[in-house]
Amino acid sequence: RPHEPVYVPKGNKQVVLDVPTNYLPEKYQPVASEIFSRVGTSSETSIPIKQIAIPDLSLPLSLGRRDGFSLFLPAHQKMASNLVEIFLGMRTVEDLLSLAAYCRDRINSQMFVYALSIAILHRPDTKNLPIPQLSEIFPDKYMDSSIFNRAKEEANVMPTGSRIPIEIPLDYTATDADPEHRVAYWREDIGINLHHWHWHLVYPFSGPMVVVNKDRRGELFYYMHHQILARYNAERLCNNLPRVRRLTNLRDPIPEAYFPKLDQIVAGRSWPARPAGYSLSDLDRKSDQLKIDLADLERFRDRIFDAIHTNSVRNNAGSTVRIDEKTGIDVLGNMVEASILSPSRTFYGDLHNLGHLVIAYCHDPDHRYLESFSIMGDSTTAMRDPVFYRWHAFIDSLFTEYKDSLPAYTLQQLVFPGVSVSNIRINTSGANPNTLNSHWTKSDIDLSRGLDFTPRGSIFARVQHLNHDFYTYTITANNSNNKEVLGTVRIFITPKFDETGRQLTFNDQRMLMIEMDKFTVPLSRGQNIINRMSNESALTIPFEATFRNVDENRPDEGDFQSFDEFNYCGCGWPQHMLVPKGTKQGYPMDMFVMISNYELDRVNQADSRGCRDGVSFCGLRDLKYPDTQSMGFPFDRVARVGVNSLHDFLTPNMNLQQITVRFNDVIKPRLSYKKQTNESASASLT
Ligand code: CUO
Repeated sequence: RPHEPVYVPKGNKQVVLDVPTNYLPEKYQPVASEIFSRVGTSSETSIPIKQIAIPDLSLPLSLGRRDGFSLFLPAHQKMASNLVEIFLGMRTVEDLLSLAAYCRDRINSQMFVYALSIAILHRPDTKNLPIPQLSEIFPDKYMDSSIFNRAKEEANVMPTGSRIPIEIPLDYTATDADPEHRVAYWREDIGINLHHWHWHLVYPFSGPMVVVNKDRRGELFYYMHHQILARYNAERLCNNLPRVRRLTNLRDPIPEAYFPKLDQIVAGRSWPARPAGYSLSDLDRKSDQLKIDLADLERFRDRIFDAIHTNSVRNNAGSTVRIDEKTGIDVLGNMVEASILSPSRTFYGDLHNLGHLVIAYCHDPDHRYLESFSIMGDSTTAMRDPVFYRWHAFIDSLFTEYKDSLPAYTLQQLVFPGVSVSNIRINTSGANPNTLNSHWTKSDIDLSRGLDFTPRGSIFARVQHLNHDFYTYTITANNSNNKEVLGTVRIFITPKFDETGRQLTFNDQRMLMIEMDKFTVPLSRGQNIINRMSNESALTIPFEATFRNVDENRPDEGDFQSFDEFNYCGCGWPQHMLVPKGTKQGYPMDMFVMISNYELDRVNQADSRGCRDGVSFCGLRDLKYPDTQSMGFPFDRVARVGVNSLHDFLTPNMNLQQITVRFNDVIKPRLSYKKQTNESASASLT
C-alpha cells in the first residue's frame, strides 16, 4: 500500500506514523504534502517518527517487494538474516520503529514481517510486545481471495460494529472423493498453521547466533514435529485413513495431490497446485540461485544414517566427534533440519529444508514457466499439504532410528520411590466418565490489518473448526514417603487399534503417544487428589491467541477485554485442537499418566517471568527447557525386555485408563473461560 502511511493498531485505535518525507517511497515524495494533508495528524492519533541514518539495506532489497519469499531458499535466508541483524542492531526502540517505517514500503513484505517479528521477539526492549497473528497480517495465507472481495463490499456498505462476518465454508479445497480430504479440516486449521509459523519464528534455523542458539532447539525440532505427526496419525485413524506413509523414495510419483486455492494478494498470483502423480526432480533455477540434485539429498541422508550408526559426527574441521545419549538427539535435530548449529552443513547438507524445496518446485524444476514455489516452500502454509506429513514422517524416521539405538529406560529411571498412582479419570459435564467430546465451533478472525480498504475498521471472517468440551483430569496418587515430595505429572493418550482394527503393539502405541499435559505437583504424605483443567495444558495457547471473536456482539464471551490485556506468547498448540476428533460411535484410546520424581526432572534456573503457555512445544523464553528428561520421556525409547503392552510397561507411579473420544456433528458455541471454570468445579464434584 505505497500510497498510505503506516498504520499501527493500538487497542482499537488506529495510529498514523508521522514519517519524514524522504521515508516515503521515491515516487511519492514529490506529492508528500498532499498525502500528509489527506491523512491528517494530531498528537492524539499520530506518532512522530525520528529521522535516522538508514543502514545499508542492499542485500534484503535485492528481493522484489512482491516476490515470493521462502526461508527454505538459501539466498532468501541470507537476506532475512541480514535484515534481522540490522533490526537487532538498532540502538533504541525509537530507532527500530524508524527503520521499520522506512523499510515497510520498500522491503519484500513477507521478509519484512518475518525479520521484524524475530527482532521484536528477541530484543530485550521489545520482547514483551505481542506480535499480531499472521492470519491478521496475511489473511491470504489462510483463506481464499473471494473472501476478501466480500469483506471489502461489506466494509463499504456497513459501518464498523455492524459488519456481518464473512462465513468461510469448511470444505473448500476438495471433496471426499479424495480420501485425504477427510483430514483437511485438521491440516488447514488456522490455529495449527499459526503455531507452526510461530514455532519457526521462535526457533529459526539461520540468522544471528543469539537468535538461533537456544537450549535444545535441535531436540525440540524433532519432538515438536514428531508430536505433530502423532496427532495427525491419530486424526487419520479416527477418519478411517491409514497412518501416513514415509516419503522414502524421492523418485516415486507422489499420489497425494493438493490444490491450495489460495492467492497471494501482494504478489498477485495463485499458489501452484500439485496434481496426483507428480514426481520430484533435480532443481536448477538460476533466478533463485538454486541447484539441487535428488542425489544430493540421498547422499546427505546416507551420511546422516552413518552418523547414527557410528554414534559419531563429522564437524567442519573434518574431525570426528562422539555423540552421547544426552545430547545426541539435539545434534541430530540441528543436523537434519539443518540449522546453522549443524556439526557440518557442508557434509550433512540441509536435508529437511531442501526436501521442502524439491517438493515445492516439482511443478517447475528449471523455472521454464516462471512459476514460484508451492505451499510446501513456506512454513506458514506447508502444513496444509498432505505431502508435508509424508516428508516429515521420513525425517522423523531418522530420529527414530537413532532413538531406537539407545538403551531402554531401566526400572530405576522410571519408578518414583514411595509414590503410586491408584486412579486416573477424565470428567466432563456429560454423563459418561472418561469420555472426551468433540464438536465444531465457529470463530472469527479480524481481516482488517491485512486488507487494504476504506472505510477502515474491523471486518471479520468466520471459520468453522474442530473444538472439544471442557474437561478435567482427576488423578489419585499416594505418597508413602515420610515427607512431602514434588512430582511431574505426564499425561499422554494413544490410539488402541490400527487401521485394520487390530490391537496396536506397544511399540506402535508408543510412537503414536500424544502429549496432553505436563505439570509439577506437590504430593503430601498419604493420599492426594489432583485436579487439572483441560485449558491449563502445557501444550496449548488460549483460544484468544488464535481467534479474535467479536466481543461486542457476544458480551458473554468476552473473557479478556482487550488483546493487549491478555499476556500470551503466540507459540503453542491451539487450545481448540487439543483433543482428536474421535468418531461418532466413540473412538477408543488409552490414557496414560505417570508421576515422575521432580528431583530428577528439575532444571535449576530462575522462575520464568513471561508467559508459560505452550511450553512443551515452545520452551521458555530466555531460559532452559524446563524438564531435564528427554523430550517424549518415557516413550522416546524402546521398552525394556519383557514389555509387550502398555500394561507391561507400568510401574507403580503410572496408570492407564481406556477412554473414548466421541464426535458430535453439531456446531456449538465456545464456552467462556469463566463458564468453563464453573463447569470444572461441578465436574470434579461429581
Ligand atoms: Cu516445520 Cu518442515 O519443519 O516445516
